[in-house]
Amino acid sequence: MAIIGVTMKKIFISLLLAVSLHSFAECDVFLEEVNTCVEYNWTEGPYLNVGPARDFSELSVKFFDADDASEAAIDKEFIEVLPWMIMPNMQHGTRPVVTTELNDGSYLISKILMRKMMGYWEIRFIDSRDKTVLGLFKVQ
Ligand SMILES: [Cu+2]
Repeated sequence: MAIIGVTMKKIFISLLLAVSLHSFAECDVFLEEVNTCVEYNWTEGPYLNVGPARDFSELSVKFFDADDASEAAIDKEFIEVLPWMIMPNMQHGTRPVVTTELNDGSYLISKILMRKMMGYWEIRFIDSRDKTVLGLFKVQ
């Protein structure tokens, strides 16, 4: 009887956990510090340039409040989108990107120039006020 009780309790807890996890909006990247979800799509690329190639990648980014089930785009002017390269012995950025706010409240990040090298690129979301990294994703 006690064993069944414990098992039932475990099932109940895992069910509860599953339900509560799904009640949150689905974030591609969750910026916990500012309770903001990021939804992103590559509209060009991502291109990892080799040799003399200079193909710019382009990313559309939408920010929305993590508690907002309707996922309405919010203004996040203080968040900077920064391509960042992690190499075995160093890290570095690239040329500045161009950020354009679109009519639907999302942002188009263009002129992203990434070169293929020993390591991998991340797209970082930086709080431009204090330069902290709020979140990131790895470019696949
Ligand atoms: Cu490099």
